[in-house]
Amino acid sequence: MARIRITRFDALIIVDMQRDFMPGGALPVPEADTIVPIINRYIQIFENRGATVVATRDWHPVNHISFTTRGGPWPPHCIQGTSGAEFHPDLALPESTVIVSKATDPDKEAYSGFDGTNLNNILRERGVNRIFVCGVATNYCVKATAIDGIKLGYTVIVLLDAVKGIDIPPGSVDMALNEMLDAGIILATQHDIE
Ligand code: VGL
Ligand code: ZN
Repeated sequence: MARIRITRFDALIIVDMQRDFMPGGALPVPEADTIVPIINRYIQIFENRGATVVATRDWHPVNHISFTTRGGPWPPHCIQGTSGAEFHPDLALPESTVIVSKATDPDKEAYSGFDGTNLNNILRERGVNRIFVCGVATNYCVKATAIDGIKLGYTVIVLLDAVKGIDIPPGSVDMALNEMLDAGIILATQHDIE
């Protein structure tokens, strides 16, 4: 495959690299901390090329519908303003990073960075037509963001070396990757990017 050259019409979307999703956090994604240095390298490339860098964050109210306390599937996590909701301390987010808070409505589950946010408007305003998605979890918020991106008309590349998933039951991460491929998403790694 020809290498992909990053331009100012591209955006790097870093999904939910927050403490609660790291090993030891409230809803840990195995090995999620190991992709921090890889994401930092992508940030440098995108910054150097004048591309947009977006960091989404799961930003729940204490009584969010997805919590077990309300009959949902997840232990309470990423509660607004808590340390668990902070970005991983080693994530080298530039000053210019666009922070997108999602899943803030107590009564609505939202996995995609586009769902209930102004992310689409921000990208359109900048003329962005291609997005590169990394972060966690591959089979939840990464997948939902990538598939929404396709539906909204973006070219979507998922950065395989910079995502981690929750593989329960085993095979769910591979299944999610196949769903993304079927939706028209491109899978790439650092070798494909220039
Ligand atoms: C996520 C489960 C619950 C994610 C967020 O970021 O993938 N997963 N909330
Ligand atoms: Zn959540």
